[in-house]
Amino acid sequence: MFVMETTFPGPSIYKVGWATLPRMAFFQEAPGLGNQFDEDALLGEYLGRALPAPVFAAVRDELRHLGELAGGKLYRMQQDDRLNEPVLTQWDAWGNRVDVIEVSPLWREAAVLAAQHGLVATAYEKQHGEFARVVQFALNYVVDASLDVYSCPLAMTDGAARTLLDSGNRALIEHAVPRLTSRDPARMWTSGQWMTERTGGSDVGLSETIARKVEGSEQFRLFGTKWFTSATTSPMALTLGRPEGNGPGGRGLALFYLEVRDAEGRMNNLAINRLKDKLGTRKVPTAELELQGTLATPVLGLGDGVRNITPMLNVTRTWNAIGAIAGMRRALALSRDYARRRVQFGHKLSEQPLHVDTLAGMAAEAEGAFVITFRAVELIGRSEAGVASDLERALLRMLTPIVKLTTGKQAVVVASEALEAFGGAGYVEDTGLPRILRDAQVLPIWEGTTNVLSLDTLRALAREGSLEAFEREVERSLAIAADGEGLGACVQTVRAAMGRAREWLGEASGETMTVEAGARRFAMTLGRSLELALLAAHAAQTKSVRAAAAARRLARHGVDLVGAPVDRGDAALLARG
Ligand code: MFK
Repeated sequence: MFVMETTFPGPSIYKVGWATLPRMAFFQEAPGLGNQFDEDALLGEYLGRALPAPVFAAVRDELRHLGELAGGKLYRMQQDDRLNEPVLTQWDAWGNRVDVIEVSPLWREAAVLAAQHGLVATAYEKQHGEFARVVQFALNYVVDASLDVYSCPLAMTDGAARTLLDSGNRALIEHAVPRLTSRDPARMWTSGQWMTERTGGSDVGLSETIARKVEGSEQFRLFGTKWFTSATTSPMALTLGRPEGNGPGGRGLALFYLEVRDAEGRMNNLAINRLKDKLGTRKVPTAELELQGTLATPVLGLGDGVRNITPMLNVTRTWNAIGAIAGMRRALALSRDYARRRVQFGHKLSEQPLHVDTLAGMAAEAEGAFVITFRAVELIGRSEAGVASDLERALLRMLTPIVKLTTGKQAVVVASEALEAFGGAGYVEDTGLPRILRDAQVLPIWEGTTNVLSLDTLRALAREGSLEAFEREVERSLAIAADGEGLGACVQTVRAAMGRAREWLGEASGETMTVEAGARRFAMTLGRSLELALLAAHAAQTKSVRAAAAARRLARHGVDLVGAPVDRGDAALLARG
């Protein structure tokens, strides 16, 4: 290497090969990640109290192994893989239509890892009984943020397995479920969930896909366009189509099972028109599909398709919440690490009160989101193991949309704040940081927007016992929290917010416009109240100083978003001119 002194003015400069470096030039150290299991104090505390000791002992090594991968090899791959995106090849060299999608190297690695670590299978194996879901989602939570949203096909796979099992369709269960829940990478299938059409992503009942019966067969041929199909590389999908002669709406749709290719690898009479050019989830091959007589098998009767696919929606909505808390945890881990390395105005950021206050706010949000998400996960596990009470099942129905909508919004706020905590570096692509915000932004959108889920919360609430189940859950947590030290303000804050929510419901009931317009504020109030109640209870049970500080912080900033009654003048805000 040749080194020579130059005669440039200013600071003395050395030339080293190609690089021209001012002496004493400053280069900021990049943020780093450690073992994503060992470094997660809340996760350790939670599993310590939620799992029986032998179950936790049985899975600890696997969690630690995944934590090591998530903070090490997979994170490095993710950074190196930043510019790789799925590629659709529609034609081969000889003009044959092939529609092959090539995914990124990290996605190929994720497919193997997901099978080997049972990221779906764990939920369906009998080993951990009612705790199977807590174990499964803990494994996913630890590794999720390093897999470039491979959680998307895994969520749909899990949802498809659940939906098929609930359907009681023996032939399809025997044919597909062992694949969906396999631990063998060569055997495991992922599944698509093809619902959205041009007519609507929310109002699925408008779907235009026609299902035409094949003479002399149980099968149907589907004709239509699916406008937003995530992870189109999956070998199978569950979808909706309207059997000819059926009426409109969700009741006239039927739920179908289909395989994307035949035994020779030819497409099942469907074409991939293009991949979507999305803000985030850039590694997820989301496509527009043309069904041109796709052979499909009814899963459960020839109507009520929307109702029959809801088990899938409820599973994927839970995965969404896991994605949200994993994303928040990653945003926080990087911001915290950076704050210990970055010096401004003579001090590390981690020693500056306003920066500490900002990061503490992010941490409190993440902790609240974590405890409410895993509470829903516990209930799914109990429900699937057949040990949930009627009250717990009613609670789960209402909790699922609330958890999805509350955590989805929190994830965006925390990711945005994390980018800001890096200053300009957070806005620069090759730090890998902007991706965190882009990937968070999908969480309040797919699997039901915040508003659709707020209305779903009202629908669940209308079912007898649902609100009562929710209130009992809050009170159960507050009773535990009341025994904790310094948590009195948390208990009072939750009681006040829940009282206000009840009051609002009483005032608004009977006025459809008022109820609907306030539905989001109402649902968020319930979500944030339960987060605080559960976090305070967790702090009391575990005597965690950190969790208590997070709970007190949530209490200080308030959880009541119900606000004032709707002002009929609001419509004027949308008027032209
Ligand atoms: C990090 C990884 C995350 C996962 C990634 C997955 C990527 C996949 C991307 C996608 O596929 S995004 C597409 C997801 N689409 C949606 O989530 C649809 C959003 N819209 C709704 O959820 C609407 O509320 C709904 C379509 C369900 C409304 O349709 P309808 O036709 O007006 O149905 P209706 O009448 O409200 O409900 C029909 C029945 O289903 C009713 O029961 P009954 O027939 O007994 O009366 C409802 O009670 C029931 N139902 C509806 N939602 C339910 C439910 N039951 C249980 N749980 C629910 N959530």
